[in-house]
Amino acid sequence: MADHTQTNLITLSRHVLAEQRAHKDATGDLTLLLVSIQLGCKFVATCVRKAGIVNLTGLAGDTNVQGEDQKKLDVLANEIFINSLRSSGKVAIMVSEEDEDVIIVSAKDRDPAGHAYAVVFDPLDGSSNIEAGVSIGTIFGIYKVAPGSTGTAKDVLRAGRDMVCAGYCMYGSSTSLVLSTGNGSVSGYTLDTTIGEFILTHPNIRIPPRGKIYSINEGNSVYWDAACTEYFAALKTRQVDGKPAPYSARYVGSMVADVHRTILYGGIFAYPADKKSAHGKLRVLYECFPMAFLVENAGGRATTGAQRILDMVPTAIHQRSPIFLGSRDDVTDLEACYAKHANGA
Ligand code: P6P
Repeated sequence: MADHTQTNLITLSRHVLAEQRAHKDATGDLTLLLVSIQLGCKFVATCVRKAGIVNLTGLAGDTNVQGEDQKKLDVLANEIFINSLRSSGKVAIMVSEEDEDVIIVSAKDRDPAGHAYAVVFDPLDGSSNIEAGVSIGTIFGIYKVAPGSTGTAKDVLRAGRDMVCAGYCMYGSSTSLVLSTGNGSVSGYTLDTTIGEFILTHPNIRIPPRGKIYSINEGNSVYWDAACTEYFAALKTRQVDGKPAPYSARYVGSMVADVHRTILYGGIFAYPADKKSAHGKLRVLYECFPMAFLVENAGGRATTGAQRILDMVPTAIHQRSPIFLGSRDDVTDLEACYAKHANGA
């Protein structure tokens, strides 16, 4: 039969189920969990769209565990995802950027059969950009917890390479969800609001091996270490055939937007450790690990400068890390620069 794309839509759930069927031990539990994550993303997308109209922006009065002013949308998004994940019956434990402690799901809210998962997430990353209408997003990572686990911090204080799934949903001109379940496969889905489904629009995303864009907050350059300073100066002064050929600078200040562009167009995104932020700013569990998981599965690399991001084992759920991620060749050059400086060159 002819493939009538308009009448044979590949939804996210259908696509993930097909991918999972390729794994012998797949039970459909992850697909079910992703249904609840999709619901959260759709709900938050409507809240973000309405924010300006119903005055959901502006300060909610409280501050979150990071000491940042908590905006109304942050509060809403956090509650939406916690409720949606809990209702899936597939979650044993959660970590949210907005909650100081781990969130344990009680046995009554867990499906006794099948797999259980640990979900780490930033419900609304980049929220300081809400009023400016800049793209913001939800970032999440998923671990499978050991059978019988009642859900404890040890289910999430694990290497990023143990994740079984990671993704982000970007609330921009359209609502885009980018997801990987590993195996070198990354797919992009766009929300069709007329039917309320994420539709496969970017199958098998591959990051270019080298790009022409660098993405870093240059306002912090006075605090950078020597390796970072040298590497980014070289991108600005590079020449090809004796003619200037600098990289372009692009920096949104919203990780989801900056990483999304880097995955699609190539280049390097960075939030380094520096004299102002000794461990960097971005959080290991729910920002660095998921983005590193996606970038690596799209053919790129993600490093602290000294080690592969996904090999890190966090000791605290809100731990920060420096991060450089993007095109394979660009990040390899960055790693070489840090190695040279580490050897006292
Ligand atoms: P800076 C947004 O607040 C965020 O957490 C990330 O989304 C973004 O990459 C980073 O902080 C921007 O930080 O210091 O450059 O404003």
